[in-house]
Amino acid sequence: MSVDSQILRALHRKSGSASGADLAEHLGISRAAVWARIEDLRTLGYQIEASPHEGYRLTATPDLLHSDDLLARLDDGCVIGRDIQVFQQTTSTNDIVERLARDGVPEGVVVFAESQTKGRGRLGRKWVSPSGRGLWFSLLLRPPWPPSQVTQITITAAVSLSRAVSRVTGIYPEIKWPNDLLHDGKKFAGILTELSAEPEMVRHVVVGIGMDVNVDEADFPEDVRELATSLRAVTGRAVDRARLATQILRELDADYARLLLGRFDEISSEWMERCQTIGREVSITMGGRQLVGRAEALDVDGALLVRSEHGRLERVVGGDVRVGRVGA
Ligand code: BT5
Repeated sequence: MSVDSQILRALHRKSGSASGADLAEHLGISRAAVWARIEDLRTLGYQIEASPHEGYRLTATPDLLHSDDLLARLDDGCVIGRDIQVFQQTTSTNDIVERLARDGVPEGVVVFAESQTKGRGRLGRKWVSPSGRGLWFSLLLRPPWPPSQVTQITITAAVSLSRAVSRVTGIYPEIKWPNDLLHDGKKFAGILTELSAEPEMVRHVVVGIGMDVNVDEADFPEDVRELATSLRAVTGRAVDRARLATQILRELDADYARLLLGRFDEISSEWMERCQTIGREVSITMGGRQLVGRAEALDVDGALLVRSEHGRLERVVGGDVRVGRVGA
């Protein structure tokens, strides 16, 4: 962990303050070196007060994603978030993580971008990623599973995101199978799970997450505006992106650990509570085919079980879901 990260960790953890002498001793550097690092953090926008008696105190953080700060806020020993990289701009964070995966980087690395020039959704659709307004990030996982189980990851990510949003903002998002988070029917987050696998075994999974945090209506192009919203629009106040990002990573880490222990059933029950799709009439487009019926449950792999209008139970692993009666 870098020196800046350790300083920020000490400042975040001490609700009071941290003395220059304690920091210097803990880090094995001089007090002057601590002061120089504090000055650098100040130029990034961290407001750090210094008093001769009390030492340093963090009074405000800037609205930016800074890897040292994100790492400082997470616990040691986490898998998801063990390494965090932040780009000011990239094509798509999924591409960066895909490259890291091919280079053999271990699971848990997370890549954020303040903006993406080629953010994408499923089936090559475009994902709008206005600079500095959202959380646009991807993470690398290497679950020791057959590919059929990977839908569990998208389901799990939706639960983790939803829980983190509830904890940080107090709102209770609706999950729409498989990958959308909505508020009052408008989407503010989506998940793009991309898989590389042998027939029997997953090589790696890249989970891309886009969340509209402080996006203004005017930032959305017209065709997206009607369907989309942001946490700021919903709550009426700006949301601290770094705090939300770290809460999301904590929830993802805990839920991924549960998945690896075979406890998908717990996640699946929470998903059912938070989901607006189950028990409803749905119309699902899968490639050229349309399935109309009632969404009944998730199966053990996270696929959606739909009772078709002809009474057959169908297992759906992907597609676009419209909730509500057809023609309603
Ligand atoms: C998704 O696709 O919802 C998955 C989105 C994943 C985005 C993240 S950002 C970080 C990582 N890097 C990437 O390149 N991607 C991931 P889908 O269900 O196909 O929804 C796409 C549709 O959502 C578009 O066709 C638009 O209608 C709408 N949309 C686009 N941008 C949006 C936004 N910022 N907020 C809400 N809706 C949006």
